[in-house]
Amino acid sequence: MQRRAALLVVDVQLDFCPGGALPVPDGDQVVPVLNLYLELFNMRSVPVFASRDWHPQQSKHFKAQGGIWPPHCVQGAPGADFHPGLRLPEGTIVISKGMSSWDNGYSAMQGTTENGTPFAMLLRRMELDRLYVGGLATDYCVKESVLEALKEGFAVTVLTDAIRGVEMKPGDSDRALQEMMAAGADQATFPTVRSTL
Ligand code: VGL
Repeated sequence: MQRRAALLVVDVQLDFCPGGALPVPDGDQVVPVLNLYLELFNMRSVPVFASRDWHPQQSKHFKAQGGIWPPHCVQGAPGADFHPGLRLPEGTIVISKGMSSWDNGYSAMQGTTENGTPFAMLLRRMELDRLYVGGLATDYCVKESVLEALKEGFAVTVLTDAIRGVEMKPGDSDRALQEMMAAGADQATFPTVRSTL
């Protein structure tokens, strides 16, 4: 069965890039590759979603409140902006997540649109059932978004040339990718996607 695809760009925000509050090593290197995907998908009229971490100032996700992370991607702060080099096409739907003070907000599937529509519900309403996923970070938000999308019954292709990990422990990104594959995800890089989309 032909599946109807969407592109999900996960958390390509300044705080996750070098110089940000929680920099993912080489996080900004996903930007030029994602721009290729964005151009391709937009040309083929594939809907584009961009998730963002969008935390309140006080969050259990942050060290000061018992979490493991320095404060990052606080709603409205400059570090929460998408990387300015990311060329999100007109019509990109922004999915905000991690907006409550008790929620880690790793999974974009737990996120909502500006109107408060849950992401998974919107995908179903738009009759989209395959997600191509790239962005940051492989071992946290990309992984959790992919695993939850699979659980929700979506087909998922991980864009391995457009993801980078935090690597709190060396090898975390590789392990995350293994976990996603074991759960049923596919993986692909730009040349394959371009010739098969
Ligand atoms: C993320 C660590 C903490 C991510 C978010 O976007 O992958 N990582 N919060």
